[in-house]
Amino acid sequence: MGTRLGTTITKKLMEEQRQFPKSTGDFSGMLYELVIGLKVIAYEVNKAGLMNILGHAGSTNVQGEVQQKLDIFANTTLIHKMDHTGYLCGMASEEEEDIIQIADKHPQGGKYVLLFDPLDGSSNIDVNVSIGTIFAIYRKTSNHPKCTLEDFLQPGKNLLAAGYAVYGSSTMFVYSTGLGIHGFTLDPGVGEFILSHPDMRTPEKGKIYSINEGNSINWDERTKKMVDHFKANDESTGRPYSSRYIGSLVADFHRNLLNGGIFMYPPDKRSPKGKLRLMYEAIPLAFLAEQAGGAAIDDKGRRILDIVPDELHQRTPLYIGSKQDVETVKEFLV
Ligand code: AHM
Ligand code: MG
Repeated sequence: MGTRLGTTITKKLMEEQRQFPKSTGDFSGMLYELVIGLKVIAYEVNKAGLMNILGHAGSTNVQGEVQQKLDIFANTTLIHKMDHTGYLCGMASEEEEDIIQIADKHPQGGKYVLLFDPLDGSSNIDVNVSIGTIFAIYRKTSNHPKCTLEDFLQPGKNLLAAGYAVYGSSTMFVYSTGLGIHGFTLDPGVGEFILSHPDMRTPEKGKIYSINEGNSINWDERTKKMVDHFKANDESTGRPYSSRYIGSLVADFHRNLLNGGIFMYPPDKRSPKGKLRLMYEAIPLAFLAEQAGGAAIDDKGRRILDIVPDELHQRTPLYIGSKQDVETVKEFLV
């Protein structure tokens, strides 16, 4: 007799779908298509050193950043995987300047829009350090088949779902449709993601702070004081915290989600608006953090999910992680 495989994503999505009796199954179908795309990227990332796909592609993206070959591979994979499903009316990617219309292929238009950072942590691609993919899904708000920029520029509190894959010592898929947050680990033998972290909760308070201290020369006084706070000695509040910084947001976030702690990317003299992108980095991870009992704010103390985006590639300062640690940061900011 074979052993049970465990809960697959399909099974979990079907369980969640039952909570919405009027649901058509489109949403689950779309998410499952996306997961196949993520498996393709995971496969390619895992064998990257064997093929001639490491290194620069010789081009830059819309934000002037050097594109790696795997960045482009991941971007193209997701676009090709998702543009014929009929579920989406458009997509937006960190690697594409404008929104990607797919209504031409499906004149009736899909109900949803998908945003993604196809391969987050670009600087770690060539050195076998964890990287990931982040995504966010909204319902299209306009009522003609072609989607408009306004369909994308929605605050995070309107999200239908968000998640990420992290390509690390194992590949994990973590997502939420607003019914808690669940983590799956890819079983490479059968090629399926199996539920390994149901109903994830992040600790109320952590022991880790994550920030690029190499930028400290460019920080403002608030940031310097805040980081000094986490490094100060005070046994009663569990300080000093440990410093952990991978340089791949998705991997830093994932570690802090499990262990508790705070990730900070503040504004600085070089990047006065912060470095991270609101729509496909900060918002989806803020949604996941809140679903796990954590929090996420910008440098004005605003809840990330309340910010109404002005532009697709907007940047934001980000402070995200355990609730109490975010509260501590807020005291230094406002
Ligand atoms: P990317 O999406 O091009 O990889 O850029 C975002 C990355 C994040 O993953 C990470 O948190 C940050 O940039 C690291 O920046 P820095 O090298 O300035 O610390
Ligand atoms: Mg990124």
